[in-house]
Amino acid sequence: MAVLDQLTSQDAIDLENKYGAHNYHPLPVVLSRGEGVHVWDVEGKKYYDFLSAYSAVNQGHCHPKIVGAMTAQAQTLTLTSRAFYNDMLGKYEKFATELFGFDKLLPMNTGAEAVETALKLSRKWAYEVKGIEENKAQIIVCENNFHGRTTTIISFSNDPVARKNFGPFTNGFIKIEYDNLVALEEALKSNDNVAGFLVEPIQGEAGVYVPSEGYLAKAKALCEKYNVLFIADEVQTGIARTGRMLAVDHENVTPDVLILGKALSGGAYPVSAVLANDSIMNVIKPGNHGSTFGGNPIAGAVAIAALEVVQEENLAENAERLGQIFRAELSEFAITNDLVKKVRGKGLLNAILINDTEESSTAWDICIKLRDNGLLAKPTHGNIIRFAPPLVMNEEELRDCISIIKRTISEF
Ligand code: IF1
Repeated sequence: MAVLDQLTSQDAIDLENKYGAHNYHPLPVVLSRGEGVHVWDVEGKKYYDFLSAYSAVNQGHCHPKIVGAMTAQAQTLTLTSRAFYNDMLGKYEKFATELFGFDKLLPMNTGAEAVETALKLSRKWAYEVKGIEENKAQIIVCENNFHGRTTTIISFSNDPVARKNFGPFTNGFIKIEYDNLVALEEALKSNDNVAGFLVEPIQGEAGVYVPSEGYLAKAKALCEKYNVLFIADEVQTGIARTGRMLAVDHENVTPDVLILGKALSGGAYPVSAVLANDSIMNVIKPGNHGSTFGGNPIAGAVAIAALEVVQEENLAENAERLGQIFRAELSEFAITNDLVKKVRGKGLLNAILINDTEESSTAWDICIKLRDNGLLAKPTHGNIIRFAPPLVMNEEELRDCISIIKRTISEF
């Protein structure tokens, strides 16, 4: 078959099963087009996208401004490497550092690369500024974290599926319970060599776990007290997803190190970044760190356009308003439906807990039915379904999706 022949869904699934590594178990739907809050499968069926590629497509699929910026740059200059300067990177760095309020930005491509960059930066700061003995730096992380899939990052994961048979692992991490300030202070008090505290403002993969009000602000204060870097992983919660530009903004917390990814490009291109002030970022000298594509002209053009869309279309305010409606409607529904145990989230990063065991297939079966009813979502763990539509959704579309969700769950 000529590769570009029109495929049926089953053809596409068969090709992936035969020729692709089996590192995912996708919902059985084959998408071929996206526009705004909608995606279409190869047979032309239309769906609401309620996953947004794990919060990378906050600005909606194929946003014309973002695609336009990407297309224009792609026809001009795609990649020079950092062996030379290019006319886009400085503009992007200026735009993003001013927008988020930091002195400098280190450009990378994927979220995991940005997390790795933040870990290396924090360690180097610990040795060269804080004065910790070399190779003794510790970084505090939280149980049930998700920060990516590199060997070092899974070294501090407690997800057996992400860790098993990938050892030996990287040392230098202290795990504490999420949303537990006593545990954090205990770890800070009993370890002299702590460089940083890496935390997700909301734990996405853990099932959209929103910490107690004030947790982030008090954790930052503890980091200041013990001269430890507060490292916020906003790869999933950032870029207006939770109803503010950053999730830490809900508590007016300024991280020492900010990690961005996913919707930094609106899902059009891999763009990630680490932002920090000079007292931290200036420990990085030429040759210490980098990547072939990090800071490439397309990434810069796309990121500027993606961030402008967030501002021009007031996506944070929209996410806040629609999120309130979503949680209110689903919480009311949960009262009368014993399959929905709990609804939680912030802005348009929400999840429902299904009243079944983590091993059950109920959440998966509900997602299959949601697909049949024209809405795409996926369980995070056995019994939790994440709901995260693009932030460009309007109230009418949201209410349509809410009725699809209610109707589908009521069918169980
Ligand atoms: C998968 C979910 C998982 C992230 C945070 C860093 C990264 C991610 C807070 C790494 C990536 C993605 C990865 C993807 C599924 C999705 C995900 F939480 F978003 F749902 F896995 F937990 N920090 N999250 O959420 O960014 O290297 O992927 O660009 O690996 O299956 P990346």
